[in-house]
This record gives sequence, C-alpha cells and structure tokens, in this order.
Amino acid sequence: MSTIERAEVFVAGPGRNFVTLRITTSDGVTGIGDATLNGRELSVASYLQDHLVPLLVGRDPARIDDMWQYLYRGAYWRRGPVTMTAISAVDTALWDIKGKVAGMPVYQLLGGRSRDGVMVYSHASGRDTAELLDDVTRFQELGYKAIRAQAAVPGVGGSYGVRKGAIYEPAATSLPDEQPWSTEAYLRFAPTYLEAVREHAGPELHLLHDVHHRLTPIEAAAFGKSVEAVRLFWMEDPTPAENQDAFRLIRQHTTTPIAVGEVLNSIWDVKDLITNQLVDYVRTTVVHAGGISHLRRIFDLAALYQVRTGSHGATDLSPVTLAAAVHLDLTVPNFGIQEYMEHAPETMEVFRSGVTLADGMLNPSEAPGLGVEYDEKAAARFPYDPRYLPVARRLDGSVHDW
Ligand code: GCO
Ligand code: MG
Repeated sequence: MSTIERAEVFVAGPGRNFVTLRITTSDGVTGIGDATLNGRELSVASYLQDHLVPLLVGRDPARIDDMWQYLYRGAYWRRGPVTMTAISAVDTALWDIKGKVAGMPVYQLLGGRSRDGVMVYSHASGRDTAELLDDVTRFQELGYKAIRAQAAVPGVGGSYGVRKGAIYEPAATSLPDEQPWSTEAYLRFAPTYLEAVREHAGPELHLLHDVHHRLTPIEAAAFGKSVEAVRLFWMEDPTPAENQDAFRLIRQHTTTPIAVGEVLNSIWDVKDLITNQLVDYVRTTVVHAGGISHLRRIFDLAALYQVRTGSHGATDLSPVTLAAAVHLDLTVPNFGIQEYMEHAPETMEVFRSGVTLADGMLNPSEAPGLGVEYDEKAAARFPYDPRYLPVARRLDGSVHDW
C-alpha cells in the first residue's frame, strides 16, 4: 500500500502571500492544496505544520473521506476558518494525488462534465462612474459575460472594491489601513452607477455587485428593492451572515437575488440559509470550506433547494483553489457562476496552472489531478511579507464591517 511519506508547508509571497501544502506518497506521487487565509496566513501554516502534518505521515492517501472525518471530528474543536482551511489543503492535495494515480483530471473522478465550461465574472471598478463604465467595456471586449461593478463612493476615500493599478489587492499594507465609510453616501450613490452600467452595457450582461457586509438587514432590503429594475445577477453579502435569520427580513422586501458564503466554512454555517431558501447563490469555496469533499456536500444540499453555486475566487485564493473550483464547478448540476480575477504574473510563475480562459469561461487542464504544479525554487525568490486587509470606520470613528 502506498502511504503518505511527507507533507511540506510552503509560505511565500509571489505577488501576494500564499500558504501551500504539498503531500508526497511513498510511490513518489505529489499533490498540492491551498491553505491561504488572507491576513492570518501563519496561523494556518502552524495548524498544518505543528498539528496535522504529524498525523498524515504513514496514512493511506487514497482514503480521502476518511481523512476528512479523522481531521474534522478527530480534532474535537470543529469549524472555523483556520481549521477548515487546513483541512481543505489536505483534502485538495489528496484529490490531486488520486487524479494522478488514476491518470485522470479531477473533474472526471467527480463524475465528469455537466457543462462545456465554467462561466466566470470578473471585477470592473472605477474612482467614479465614467471610469467604471470604461472598465466594464474593457471586460466585455475581453469576452466576459458577467461582471461585478464597484465604484468609489464620493467623499469616502479608499472605499471597497476599487482597483489601484492592474490587480485588485485590498491586503496592501503591513498594518491594516483604516478606511472611512458612510452607509448614507453609499446608499445614495451605488444605485446610480449600477443603473448607468446596465444602461451602458445592455440587457444581456450578467451584472453583479458586492455589498461586502456593509448594511443592516433593513438597509439591505431597501437597497435590493431600489435596484430591482437593474436586474442584478446577485447582490453579494448584503449584511453579515453570522445571523442567518437576518436574510429573512431582506427576502420579505426584495426579489434581487442574494449571494452569501465567502467567509463561511462549513455546511452548518450555510444550512439555514439554504434550507429556508434565504439565498439564491452559495459562495463557499474549496480553500475555506473544507476542500472539494466538503464543498460537494454543501453544493448537494443547495441543489435540493434550487440554490446555485457561486464560489469565491478573489486573488487571495491561490491558483490551486481556482483549479480545484473549476474541476468541481464543471461537474455540479446546480452550478451558477465562478468568481475569477487574474492573478499577478509573479503568482503564475510559482503556480504553473493549466486552467484556461476563453469567451468568459474557464476550463481545467486535462492533465491528471488538478493540473497545477508548485515551483518551489521560483517561490523561494518571493519571501513572505505580512499584509493586512483594511479596517472600515464610520465617519464618527467607530469600527464598521469591512
Ligand atoms: C470577493 C471578496 C474579496 C474579499 C477578499 C478577502 O467577493 O472577491 O469580497 O474581495 O474581500 O477575498 O480576503
Ligand atoms: Mg465578496
């Protein structure tokens, strides 16, 4: 029997910080998993290095589900972003290994294609409406069928979602940047630029918007209602999801579709949202929700309630997560959309990925496994450099949700 011979944890900063797990079997097969938790990277690296790697060595790499149960139930302490990200890295690496051993791409092991490609949305942004419209045009010309639109709120500097330079990277400073926020100004302005984008881009574009947890339930209800004529594909994270019941209130007031889940880590965190049909899209992702195995369970539960998938795919999720997501997205019957932002060139030097983009759709590599290789030598050129996400403060100085 082949066994796990070693597991190594790499922390590197090619363009931004990533934590990567590589498992090697006694037959010399390697598999990789993403373990990146933006702004809290070293906590997952330690969880893996100090607590999981010793448990992996000598075990059968083929028993993926048993390994998941062993690490999740066996820890006693369940759920949470650090634990679930670490488990995800192990799970993803074992799927990579299973694919390589079988000589098949992972999507074949998951049941094969349900579709020809994975529709993605990218991020258009601007410092004002005019700049946003130009950016939307740029993405349409690149072939994207779905675009997320965000613009800086006038009088509120450094607002969420606005790109500086080619790559959108909010975790840009060595200590958290504290940025001002005004809900009133946002609620006055955001509907106007979303209307302008719809007008400018035409009726066919799938138009998305991320509220980024900034509103109370009743504010979110009013916002959703005010943009119904724009026909958003979704409004994302309208209010923090710790209180799943909050979405009931939003639902009672608006038919604007709702997407939630990028900060949620387990089926238990999304269960009430799904079974009460309080959301339309579940945005949990491979890296933060327990890997391919657990995400598949979440997606299956969602399918029973006609909730579709829309996995998180910002650039702080490594190309390993993106590849794993694309393999899974290709197979699930209730796929909705996949977030996709281009990684920095330095990131792609380290993660050699076979994922391809054409006509606004992604496809995975046909190589066995996930089709991504980690170049350790290239990674050594990019040392880890601590970076934090910003913190938002209301105009009176009190902390708000970022
Ligand atoms: C998104 C997200 C990101 C997150 C980031 C946090 O929808 O893509 O909201 O922009 O803020 O991934 O690390
Ligand atoms: Mg988001």
